[in-house]
Amino acid sequence: MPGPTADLFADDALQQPAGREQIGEQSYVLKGYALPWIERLLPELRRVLAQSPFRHMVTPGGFTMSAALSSCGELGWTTDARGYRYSPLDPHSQQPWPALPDAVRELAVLAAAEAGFSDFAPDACLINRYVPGAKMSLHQDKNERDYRAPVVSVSLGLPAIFLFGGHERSEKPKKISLFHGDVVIWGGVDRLRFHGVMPIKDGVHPIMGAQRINLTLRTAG
Ligand SMILES: O=C(O)CCC(=O)C(=O)O
Repeated sequence: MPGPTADLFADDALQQPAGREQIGEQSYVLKGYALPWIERLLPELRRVLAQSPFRHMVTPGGFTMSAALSSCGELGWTTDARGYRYSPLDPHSQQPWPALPDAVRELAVLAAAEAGFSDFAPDACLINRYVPGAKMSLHQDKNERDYRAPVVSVSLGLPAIFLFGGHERSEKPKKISLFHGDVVIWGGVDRLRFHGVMPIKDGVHPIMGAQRINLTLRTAG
């Protein structure tokens, strides 16, 4: 990841006006919500990734995911031939995942509260890295032990089109533009909605370079 040398707000031109967009009964995009945390968050993220670097994981069906993954927190999401699951150990190092950085936890807890989920206690933060062309197919987040807690998702770097579907894969998803610093929260009646990310378009973000990094926080255990 390039260092945060550029003006942190140099990409303001790419940003929507700050505010909240409701995308479901209990789902919101908080536009630019993470921007005040970026200066604290990026060095913490760099430390996490030095300990547990990005890697391309393989689905149980044998497909290599185009997004590269890492994790921090007590539990990390992994996939391999044996299936999808959360694990307390990074399968590469067999060591615990790096601790969830304070800035990430603080941001996620406050964002969840803004969306009406006041006691969010994340124990897992999946870190997805998308280079141009990488995507995330429509899926439901179903590996968590209980679904009362929301999912909080922080977008950094290149813009993305987030697909927010219904409770059936066949339901046509809404297309939602996400920019650096946007936070999406979905929970309650929306917790199991299908979602995904369209292939990231070519580009270079002034702070993050030619990539999008997404942090997805959940209560998994
Ligand atoms: O990258 C994103 O915006 C969404 C990530 C996602 O769908 C997931 O981690 O389950």
